[in-house]
Amino acid sequence: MHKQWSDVNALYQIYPRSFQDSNADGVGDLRGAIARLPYLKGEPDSLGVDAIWFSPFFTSPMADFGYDVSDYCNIHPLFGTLEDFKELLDKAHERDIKVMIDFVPNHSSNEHPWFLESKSSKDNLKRDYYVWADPKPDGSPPNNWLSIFGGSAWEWNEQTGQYYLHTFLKEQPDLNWDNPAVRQEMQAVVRFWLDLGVDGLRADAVRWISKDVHRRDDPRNPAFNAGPQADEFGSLLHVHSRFGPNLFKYLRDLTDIVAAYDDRIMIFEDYPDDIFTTRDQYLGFYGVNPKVSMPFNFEGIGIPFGAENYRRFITEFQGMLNPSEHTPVYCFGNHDQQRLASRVGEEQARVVALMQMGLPGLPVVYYGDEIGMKNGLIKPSEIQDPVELRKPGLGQGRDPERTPMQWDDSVFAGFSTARPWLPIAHGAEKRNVAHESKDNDSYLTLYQDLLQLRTDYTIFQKGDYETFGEADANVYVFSRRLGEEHIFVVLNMSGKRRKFTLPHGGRLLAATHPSRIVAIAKDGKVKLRPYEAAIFECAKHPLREVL
Ligand code: ISL
Repeated sequence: MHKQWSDVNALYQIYPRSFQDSNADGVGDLRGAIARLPYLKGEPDSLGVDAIWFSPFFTSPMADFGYDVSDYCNIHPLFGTLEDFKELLDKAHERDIKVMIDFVPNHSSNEHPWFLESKSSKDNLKRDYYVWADPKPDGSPPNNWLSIFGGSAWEWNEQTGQYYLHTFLKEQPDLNWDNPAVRQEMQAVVRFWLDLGVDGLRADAVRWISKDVHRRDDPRNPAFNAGPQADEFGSLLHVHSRFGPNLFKYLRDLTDIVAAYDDRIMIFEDYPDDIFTTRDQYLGFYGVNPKVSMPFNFEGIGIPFGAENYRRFITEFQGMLNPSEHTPVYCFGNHDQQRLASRVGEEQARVVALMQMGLPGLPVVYYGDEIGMKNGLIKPSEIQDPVELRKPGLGQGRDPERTPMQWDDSVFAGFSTARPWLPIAHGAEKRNVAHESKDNDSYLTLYQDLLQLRTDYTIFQKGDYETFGEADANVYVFSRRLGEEHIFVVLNMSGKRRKFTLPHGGRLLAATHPSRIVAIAKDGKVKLRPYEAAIFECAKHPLREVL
């Protein structure tokens, strides 16, 4: 019996360049990922994760490391072939691992054949596949829209005397979703991968696929301190350049395709926005097609570590959802964000892991976070990310969180026999899979324990969420309930010892330091060490194991 998405314990994100190299070119690839499937699931010492998501591995000139796709239905030779992917899919499915791929609908590469045609002349049949506009009378761009990466979002095309729009790099021209032919092309891409057997798609940067058709200027952001960085993305309120009137309709059409297949899903990439309330934003995305699609919740990435902060955002978010319909997708790290352990601290990262795995829905774990990987230190000569190369020294680059997976203590950490495309992060001699597998108190052991719990008991995916006790600056407690079953997640988010009293005694199910016992008294009294967290089963309402 294969698991359904609703039973999946977690989704594990693989950045394919950095997971495992199989052909000694210093870049990870699909055959490398195949070789590492036993690490993921099915062996006694596996991590034990039910689903994986690959960042893009499609044909691409790699201006944005694969988020600039030049053939949506093929694999970049660096990563392998379509045959390799099919083998990966089969072998993952043999282990009952679901496979999700990335889908980049907002823009293609400027080397995609569609764009090559589109830019060739104003009357080319593919001209309207992209967003073209005349200059203003003085020759300047059609409006003030800005690229996420800074500067105007418009690039001049000399040959045809018009500008084209690029929300990201100029090598990533925005597709014109208001053109029905583009929508059909992209729907065909979704069908292609679903027919091949992938279990899901993560849809990149979706909020930009619909824009103001009148191309009105975005208003200035009054909160922004104008200065030398006047063309910074934050200087405008992006009310017209994204979240256009047809966004949810276009997503509905796409997800209707997903819904026509058995047990497939689409996860939307969306960050909290300063324009809409979080409620409107989330419920908008959940409203698209709740049975098969849902947005990530990235709020935990931006919010400083702390009991009040997490309690507030999680409780508010849970309160918005209809538990029988909406699947929360809590995410505390990805390939665009500083590493969790570097952002919140090493001990604190364990608390976040336990909290995340104690929450409902489908949690997402970024590769390497399960061994506590930290940001890599990237020397100027080693910079790869175009964002960093554009404005070096501002620390906006994403290389630090994309360094190779640390498998063992060998010179290239077991990732490759050749020098990797990014350096191995410091500390890899201890912080690696081989070492942590032998340590009963490691991050890896903690993640294995937590994933095992989510495998054994569906209360984690499906139980109700409730905060417990008074709001407290140091300790955040929530409970989960499913029928007669009841558990408590108790999180000491302070650097001091803390006491807390639960309504009953119970059994310890997991703790941030797997080798340490967190005692719970018969009357429910719990004592926690600094940054210690634990999950307890309530003595009076025990759990039923999944058979
Ligand atoms: O990272 C962000 C906020 O911290 C976002 O603004 C992010 O850039 C945006 O949500 C889109 O990201 C995605 O599309 C980009 C690509 O560079 C990122 O790696 C990808 O996750 C363009 O395709």
